[in-house]
Order: sequence, then structure tokens, then C-alpha cells
Amino acid sequence: MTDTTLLTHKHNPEIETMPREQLADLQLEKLQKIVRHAYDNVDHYKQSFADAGITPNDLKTLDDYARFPFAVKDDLRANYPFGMFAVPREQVLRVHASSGTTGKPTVVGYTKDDVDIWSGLMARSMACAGALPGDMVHNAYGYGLFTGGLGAHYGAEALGCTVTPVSGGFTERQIVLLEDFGARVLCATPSYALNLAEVAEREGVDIRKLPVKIGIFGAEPWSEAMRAQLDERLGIRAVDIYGLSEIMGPGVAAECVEARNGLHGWEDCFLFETIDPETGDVLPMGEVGELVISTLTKWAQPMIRYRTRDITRLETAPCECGRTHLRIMRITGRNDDMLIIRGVNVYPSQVESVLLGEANIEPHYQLVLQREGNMDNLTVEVEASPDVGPSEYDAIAKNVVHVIKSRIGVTCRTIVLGPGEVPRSEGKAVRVRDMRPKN
Ligand code: DLL
Repeated sequence: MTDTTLLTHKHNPEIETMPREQLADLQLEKLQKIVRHAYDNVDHYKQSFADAGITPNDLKTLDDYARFPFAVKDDLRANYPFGMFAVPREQVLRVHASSGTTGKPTVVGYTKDDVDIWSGLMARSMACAGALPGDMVHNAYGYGLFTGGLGAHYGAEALGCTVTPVSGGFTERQIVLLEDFGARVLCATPSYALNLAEVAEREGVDIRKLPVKIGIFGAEPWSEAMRAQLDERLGIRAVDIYGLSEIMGPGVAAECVEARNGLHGWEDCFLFETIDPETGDVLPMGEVGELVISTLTKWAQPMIRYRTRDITRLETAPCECGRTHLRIMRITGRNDDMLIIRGVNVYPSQVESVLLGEANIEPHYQLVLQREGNMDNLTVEVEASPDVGPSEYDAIAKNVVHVIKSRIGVTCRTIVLGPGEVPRSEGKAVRVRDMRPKN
């Protein structure tokens, strides 16, 4: 059944449907400019290009680009706080930062033009995901140093929406605002959206009957099984959005609500590659590897071949929505989130897909890693549904151990917790508790 209210509005129709050859020409032209800007203004790039024996003059075709060095998160840390800026600090209108688990945060800066381009791309992404000018947008991404809150806020305004800047937390109040303001679009992390659904159920509010129709969810890995849960429990179309602060923030790529099959990466503003994470070699289109992104328009802090650590594959086949920009297929996880349990590679999102298909448990979980002797052991903590009693927990645990072994190939222990006992998320969910000694 096609719901015509879900056909998307194209925010920049000419750009979004530009023939791919024309897009490639545009990319080369912009890339040459930004590479030159980075080289001339950032010591880090001057040095890393010199180490690679290359200068901006060597960039004559897009194929030449594979010879340019990568940038990584540690380069931002090493140049903390403003050493990667390519313009005087006075021209930087805004900074954001991401904390990470260790060490100094990584700082990112934006000129006025950068903020305008970001807002435009975020408006385009939200429209692609099904938002329309005039919509009421409930923005539950966190406001502050995190790019989610302000990124979605400026994007929604640029699209011509009315924004409620609720940020994360105070979940009961969020339900009241959703009811009273009648938002059609909900922006949140998928784990927080699930938390909202659960609290609404507890408060006796049927979110499915509210005007909210579109969920624009990202900032953390999530699975198709989670999408099915969110569609069902919120009565919406849950759509994936991707981005990272080092590159811009949310709005680097977004799914179209028509196909919901991979995120259109905006190639007029970014260049996407996938590489073999071990060798750094560029992979042929369509092969799974680490996503590498270059900014084509970011003046305050250009990123040249930034290694995102995110694992995915790129797809250039035409999409039913008519947009020509490539698709970043669902991000399964990050290199550094990958758990290696007795030689088996496991991403938390794989465990999520398995767990969400099982009866008698809720879609909340955490993976706990412990070292015993020389062995790493994985314990999966799941939460029982309210309608099953503790006498059934043992059978549930045995079943979870069995499905994880048979579907992922890894042996784990399982602990079944009672209703509400797995911590709920207000932003990015914590999926892994690593209790192994730090060397
Ligand atoms: O999470 C920006 C963002 C805000 C994206 C709101 C979407 C919505 P960071 O905090 O720098 O920025 O984290 C970036 O989060 O490298 C991925 O590992 C992960 N991530 C972001 N979106 C997705 C997604 C924001 N849709 C890091 N699927 C990225 C999977 C995602 N992982």
C-alpha cells in the first residue's frame, strides 16, 4: 500500500537528481579547491602530504585521489583544540566536540558558510526522510557539544518546519509535548525512541494514535529488527540518518522514506570511499569495508580522506525515489566496536537483530565482556517481558544462548533481568560494558 503522504519533497531537486557523471565533475572541481585550501592552511596536511610525496597539483583526476594520505581521529586529538582549523579562529562561528571514551575530546569548527551548508544538507536529509515544510518537528537529539541537537534544529528550520527543541531526557514530559503539540516528525536516537514508546505505554498514551508519522533516527548503529519494532510501537515510518561530527554532524547521508534501503550520501558535498581497513586499499564499489569521507565544502576544518571506522558498503544502483546520489548501506558497526570473542567477530548490532526476533524478551540489552584467565567471555544481559514470570527465565536464557550460537557462531552466557532492569538510553545507548582489565 502506498501512502501518498509519505512521498518525499526534494529540497534541492536539481542537485539530488543530478546525473552521476555531472556529479563526478562537480566533485573533482570542489575537491581540487578544498585540498589546496587544506594544504595551504593546515600544518598537519602540509606535513602529511609531504610525507606521502604529494602536493595538491597531483590531483588531476578523481583516481589520483587514492594516493593522498588518510586523516584519523588521533590527528584531531594531536592538534587539540584548534590546530586543524584552516581559517583564523575569529572566522569560526561555532564549535562542537565529541567526547569519546578516552583522552581529550575532538573539536570541530564551522564558519558561517559551513553552518549554512550543514543546515541546507540537514534540511535535504530530513525532507528525504519524509519531513515536509510546515511540519511540527519534535527534536529529542541532545543539544550541546553533540552535533545532533543543533544540527537537526537548524535543518528543520531551514526546511520551514516548526521545531520543539526538547533535547534528551524528561521522558514523561516529552510524551505530553508529543500529544499536545502534535508533532508529525520525531528526531531521536533509535534507542531513545524506543524508550519514549515504552514510557508512553506505561503512561497509558497510545503513541500510535498521535499525529507522529516519521521518525528520523541515527547517531548509533541499529538493525532492521529494531526498525520493525519502532514502526510498530510508534505507528511511524522509522528512517535512518547518518553523520559524524568530524565530517559535519547529522545529515551526511539519509535514507529516503520511499525505499528505506540505504542512506543517500550527499555527493555534491562529500566524497565517499570504502577501504580495506588492514591495507588501506580502496575497495571496488559495493564491497564491504571502512567508510572514508572527504569534505568538499567545509572551510573551517576540511577533512581529507577521514577514516570513519564505520563498516558498510556503497551502492550506486538507481533508487526508486529518483535521487542519484549513492547509498551508504546500513552501518553494521565500527571497527573499534567489533568484539572478537574466541576468534569470532561480533558486532553488537548483530546480537540486536537476533534478540529482537525472540519471544518473551524486550528490545533492551547490554553485552558484558570479561576476561577469565586468557579468555574473553561474553555475557548477554537481556530483559524479560513483563508478562513472563521468573520461573521462565531459565528457559529464556537457554534459548538466547542457543540462538546466538546458531546464528552468530559465538558462545555466550545469558542473564535474564526483570522488567526495567536494563538501563534505558537518553541519547546514544550503551550496548557494551567492557570489564576486561586495561592492560
Ligand atoms: O552521531 C551525528 C549524528 C547525530 C548522526 C544525529 C545522526 C543523527 P558523533 O557523535 O560524532 O556524531 O558520532 C558519529 O556515530 O561515526 C557512527 O559510528 C555512529 N553513527 C551515526 N549515525 C549512525 C547511523 C553523530 N545512522 C558516529 N547508523 C559515527 C550507525 C551511526 N551508526
